[in-house]
Amino acid sequence: MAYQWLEFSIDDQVATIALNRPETLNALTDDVLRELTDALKAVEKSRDARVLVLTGRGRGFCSGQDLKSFSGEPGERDIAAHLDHYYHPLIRKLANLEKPTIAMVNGVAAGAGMSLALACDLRIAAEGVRFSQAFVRIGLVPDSGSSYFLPRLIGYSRALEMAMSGMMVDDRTALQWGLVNRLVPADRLEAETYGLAKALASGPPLALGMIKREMAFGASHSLDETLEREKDFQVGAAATEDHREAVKAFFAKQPPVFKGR
Ligand code: T3D
Repeated sequence: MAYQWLEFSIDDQVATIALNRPETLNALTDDVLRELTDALKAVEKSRDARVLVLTGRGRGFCSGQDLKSFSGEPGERDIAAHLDHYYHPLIRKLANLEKPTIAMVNGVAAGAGMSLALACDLRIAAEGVRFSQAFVRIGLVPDSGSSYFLPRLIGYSRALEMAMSGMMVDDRTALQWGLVNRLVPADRLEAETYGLAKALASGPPLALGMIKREMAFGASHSLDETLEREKDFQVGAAATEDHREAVKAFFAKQPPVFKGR
């Protein structure tokens, strides 16, 4: 599949989407958003892709909405329609993908670019990265899921400080706050990310999809509701061929080979 503003590939069961407008730190235009949503649909459908890595080319991960789109008169752009048409389907698709997703954060992530990283399941960052809820710096408010994901990830108080101040959070703070799962030297970023991606790709795909839904459910429901939902998922997981294969492999002292059935 050929894209103008992304690089898209699938190797060893790992799909990679790399935003590719390095001169703008991978700012998001309508064309980029359209291509990104399309690539996510391709990952969703592909039986070859078991894990997604999302990253940026050049020195940025993503600088958010392309600021050129705000150059007209205030009120000229229909932001509601823009969010409904571009960002919301994209963020839903990314967050609900039934495959593990890893943001390989190679550089600064700002505004909706930070939202993209937050909507991934895991974040592995290179030393030197920075994160900003940049919206407020241009008089806007968090969108594209930031106000949903951020407080869940780092806690309400820190999320509010980031959103209200637009402060730059540096790499060490991001690690300390749990904004990123791992912080690694820049020259180890790919090795660490793809090491994890391949390990996840060798896991049981159906169970991994269920784990994702289960955790998201548990984060916003009561214990009683969650116990019921866990039961449903466990019944589903226990009925898979992959489960039988893993138990057999355990007694055979062999690594299991999961087929996603
Ligand atoms: O439309 C809707 O639906 C609403 C949605 C809104 C979602 C949002 O994302 S709003 C927030 C938009 N993003 C920002 O406000 C961030 C703007 N960028 C920055 O604040 C800084 O560039 C960074 C903090 C990200 C990085 O700073 P730094 O010093 O490392 O780099 P720089 O020199 O500022 O940027 C490098 C180049 O990228 C520069 O171009 P130049 O001068 O070399 O030709 C800069 O203009 C360009 N660039 C960076 N961010 C954007 C951008 N160009 C267009 N749009 C950008 N967002």
